[in-house]
Amino acid sequence: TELENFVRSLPKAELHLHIEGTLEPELIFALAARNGVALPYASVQALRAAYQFTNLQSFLDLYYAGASVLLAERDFYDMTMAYLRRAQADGVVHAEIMFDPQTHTVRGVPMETVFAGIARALREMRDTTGMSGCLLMSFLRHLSEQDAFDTLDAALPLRAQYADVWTGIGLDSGERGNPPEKFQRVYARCRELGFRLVAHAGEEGPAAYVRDALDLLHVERIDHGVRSEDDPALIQRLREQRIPLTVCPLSNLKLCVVDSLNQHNLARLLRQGLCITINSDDPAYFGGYLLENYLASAKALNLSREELATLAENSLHASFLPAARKQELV
Ligand code: ES4
Ligand code: ZN
Repeated sequence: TELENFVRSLPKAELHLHIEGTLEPELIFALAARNGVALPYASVQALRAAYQFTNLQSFLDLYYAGASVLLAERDFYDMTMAYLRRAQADGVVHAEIMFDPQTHTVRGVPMETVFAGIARALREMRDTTGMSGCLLMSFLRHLSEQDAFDTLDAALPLRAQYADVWTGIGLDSGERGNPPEKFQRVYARCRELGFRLVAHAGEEGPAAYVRDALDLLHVERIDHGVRSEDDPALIQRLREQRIPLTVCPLSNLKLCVVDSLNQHNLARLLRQGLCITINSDDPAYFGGYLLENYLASAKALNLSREELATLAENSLHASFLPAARKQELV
């Protein structure tokens, strides 16, 4: 359609994407066969049919199970290439990709294997198409502070080798009961090391977690942040300090963070002048990649073309690209 072509043609950055959340059921089955991993589902169709979530945790259980087929460098490469090609078809010019090393190292997959496969795909895409990408290594917040420190220690020897792609640090997984303050010391260390910082906050957790992610973790962007609206003073601060929110509309719908897309607050927050961006989170599980997130939001919330263009521009401005490349891209 015309709207689809318009949105596809806007240069866009994807800022909130879990690479393990791009594993389509077909690829999960192919990798399971290749690696001799048994799956508790009879078929691709049976697995896809299980994607009916009631909250964040009901999704995470399947997401971690799906990631269990990833063992070799080539698996991480294949997964990342499949995503990057799909994103490029949607008009994504730059992708900031989160990955969860703890999901893999706990199964005996070396940290090096995870980095090597994902980075090879990012570099190949960059060198062959000009599409850029970088990595945000994310800590699982349901695990301990010590586990996060151990993960950082295991990854730091690889930093020089992956300096062209490893840009920052994220925080994901079950939010309730795992507040930002649990990771205050890890984030302080990451900050000293010069990493760019983001964290999930205000998805299922309260607005106070958004404030604490800013004040205690010193993050530059908030992943989700939709529950910030419960605190008018926080909304004012997000507007005045131009702190980007990486909103994921289809994710919020699938995980019952909102009852329907018509009720999503992203349009209201955008119209209040916040730096809102649209992203796809775990597209293989939530029923749409970046373009579909834009289009579904546009239809449900009557976003104008000007608003869609602003959302796309916001995504480039909120990215961790150098200022010169941002200027080239917008
Ligand atoms: C996630 Cl939607 C969401 N929230 C928190 N953690 C995650 N990990 C992958 N997807
Ligand atoms: Zn997320």
